[in-house]
Amino acid sequence: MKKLVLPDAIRALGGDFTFGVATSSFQIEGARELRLDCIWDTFCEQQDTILDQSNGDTACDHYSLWEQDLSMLIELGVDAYRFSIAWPRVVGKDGTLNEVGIQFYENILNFLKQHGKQAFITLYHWDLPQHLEDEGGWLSRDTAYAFADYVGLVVNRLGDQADAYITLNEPFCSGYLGYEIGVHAPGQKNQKAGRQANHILLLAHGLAMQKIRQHAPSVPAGIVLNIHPSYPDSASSADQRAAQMASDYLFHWYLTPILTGSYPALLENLPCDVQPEVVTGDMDIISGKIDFLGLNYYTRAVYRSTNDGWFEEVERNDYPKTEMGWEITPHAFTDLLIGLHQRYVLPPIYITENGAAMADQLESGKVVDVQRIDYFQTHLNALADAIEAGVDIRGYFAWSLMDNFEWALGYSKRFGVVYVDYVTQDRILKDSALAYRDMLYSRS
Ligand code: IFM
Repeated sequence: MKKLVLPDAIRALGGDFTFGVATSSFQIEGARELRLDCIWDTFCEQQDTILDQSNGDTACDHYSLWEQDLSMLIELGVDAYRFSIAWPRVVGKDGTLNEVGIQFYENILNFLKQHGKQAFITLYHWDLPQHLEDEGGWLSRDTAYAFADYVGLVVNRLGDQADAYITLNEPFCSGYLGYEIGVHAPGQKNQKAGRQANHILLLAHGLAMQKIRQHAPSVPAGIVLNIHPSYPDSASSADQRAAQMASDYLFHWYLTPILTGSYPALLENLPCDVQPEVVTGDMDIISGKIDFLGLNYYTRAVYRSTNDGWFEEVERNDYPKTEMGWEITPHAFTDLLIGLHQRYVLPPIYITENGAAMADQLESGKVVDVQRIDYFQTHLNALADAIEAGVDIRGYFAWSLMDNFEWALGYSKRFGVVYVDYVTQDRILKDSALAYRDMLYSRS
């Protein structure tokens, strides 16, 4: 079996570097009948939204199988588990805590604690309660305050049972993919809606941070952003400018306000009728201190200039690709981390997701996913290069613990280090899980 080798720069950090695996509620839990509906339930019911017409009703049935799943995680020897709490499972329409729902997550936390594992809790991984979408969703300021109320209830209850709180996972996906280009729930296609949703999401993040500080002041808290670093299609100044604009519009749009209290200058170039409605005081709330920044990295993206001076993505085939059609570009990972380090005063960074969908084959009870092991190895090496260059990186979470519902692509893409048979709900550790485990045990 192909092995994973822990790079020296990471080994040298010893216990100061956390290794984990990550999941999210809607993608694995199932048990829809025990929670309120969310926007992804509704989106899945619409025509032509999900590649295989599937949904999250059962998913990996993690709601029933959580103990078995966490036992697998313990076997892997990770230090931490990053998972999300489903807002529609823990809060009723009346805004009160649902005891059965919160108990599910308390059981997980107790299990992790008994086994000496850390819990990184994501408070929003895209499952907005549908009744809030009906009232305006992420276009309405009320949703930001409803989110803060939900976070207040949860953090008041769980307090320092968590080792880290994450307000939002990838607001780019909720705001841009969900409201601007409509490929994610709730499926709106409107530039103004996208920019507005981004702003409300950032406001929700800032308000939620205040609640976390109030109820769990000693627990580190932050946000998770996804980033696909932007490269120009050619050396022309137009393409270089296009790549820069794409980067500002799709990534720095989230990070710059959080770290500096203002949007990228590109905001001024947008027509007034698509700019978000920013109320006095919002940017102060958004830029409250975070203790860490979570980054999810998978691939790069290439852009060229359009005739109207905007940018468009170009499909390139310069490197091997994963099953998502994403180029495998570990060098871009290093460049990205060093570039951010040079541009901003950054808090400590966790890589909260990194991984690859591959064409896994289950044969004789084994999944020999050499390409996924290679992907992890090259990206851990790239991370080590960034650490050696002085970037303060504190941890790495493989996406994902197990195969799961890959949003608009349904169950057609497998990102797990554990294979899930969706008919029997059997779990099989892929070779990548065994390689990850062996690498983690090699630390002691
Ligand atoms: O599966 C998703 C996850 O929910 C968020 N980050 C990217 C992953 C792979 O697409």
